[in-house]
Amino acid sequence: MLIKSKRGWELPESAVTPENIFLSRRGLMAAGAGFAAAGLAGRAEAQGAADPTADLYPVRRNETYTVERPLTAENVAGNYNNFYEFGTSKQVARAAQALPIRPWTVKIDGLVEKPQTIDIDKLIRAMPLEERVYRFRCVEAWGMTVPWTGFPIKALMDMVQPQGSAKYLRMETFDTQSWAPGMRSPWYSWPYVEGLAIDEAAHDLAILVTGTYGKPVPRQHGAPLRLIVPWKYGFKSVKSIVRISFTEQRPQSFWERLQGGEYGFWANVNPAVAHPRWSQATEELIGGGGRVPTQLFNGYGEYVAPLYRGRERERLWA
Ligand SMILES: Nc1nc2c(c(=O)[nH]1)N[C@H]1C(S)=C(S)[C@@H](COP(=O)(O)O)O[C@H]1N2
Ligand SMILES: [Mo]
Repeated sequence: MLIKSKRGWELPESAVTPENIFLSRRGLMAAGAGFAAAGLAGRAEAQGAADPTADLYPVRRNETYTVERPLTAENVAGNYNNFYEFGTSKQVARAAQALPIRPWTVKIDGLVEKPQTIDIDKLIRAMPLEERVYRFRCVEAWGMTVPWTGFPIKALMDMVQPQGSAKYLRMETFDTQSWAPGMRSPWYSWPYVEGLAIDEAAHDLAILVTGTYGKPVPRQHGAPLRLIVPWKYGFKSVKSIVRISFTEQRPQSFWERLQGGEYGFWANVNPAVAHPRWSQATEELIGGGGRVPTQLFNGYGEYVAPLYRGRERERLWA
């Protein structure tokens, strides 16, 4: 994620150039992504952490949403992450192993008939899990293709029964913690918050993710529960969710609050609408997949365009 004013925390502009991404990716591969992956696995075992939901995976793939390009390799996707709670670089996978993912509860509150604080394992076992292979597009102009396991947010909405006055969902990551070194930075306003309009959340494509690559989701991808809304820029897809509130007012998201001129609420992918500092016309597929044209709504327009009828006057695209 990149922000405008030149401050200590800003990533260099070059971070969004394809050469830079490609070179750093190649560098990482050459320097031993295999070693990094082995290290991560060893560390998780050292924590004695057999995931209590491991028996549920792999899960049946829903073939409704097919993708024309190959999957991104698991160790590429899992070693190139945005998770600012653990630092501003893409190499946060190691640091993220400090995230304690059990016990974990999700508080669901606000304008619902059945507010509750639910244990993550109880929630995961109650929800209809399926695998979805989606395109994923970061606002920084890189993309990947990942098999996510999760469930439609709609299933959770059916459980808690939103009231008629609920217009938005506000989703929040854990608040400041000693084991999350990125949260010591005074520049950001923690916790990370994102939001959706309630009809967006109820769309079948919008899922809460519990797994990737046929296994429980690893910490660097947002364990134990993260959002994936594939037609929007990646920053909408908040990780490691601890609270989901149904609200009447539109929530202000993390990046919107920090740099609202560059990152808005709707943030739908559109190749024709440039970011203030770079084009969104194409994206670099991480892992050496080359540079490809970006698609309107990241290729999901046939499903989601109707959500925005009547909202044309809003800033829908970034
Ligand atoms: N809590 C939290 N969620 C987050 C972020 C973050 O820094 N913190 N980064 C976002 C951004 S900018 C992107 S591109 C995706 C990256 O997801 P991935 O690392 O699993 O690929 O997570 C999003 N969710
Ligand atoms: Mo992003």
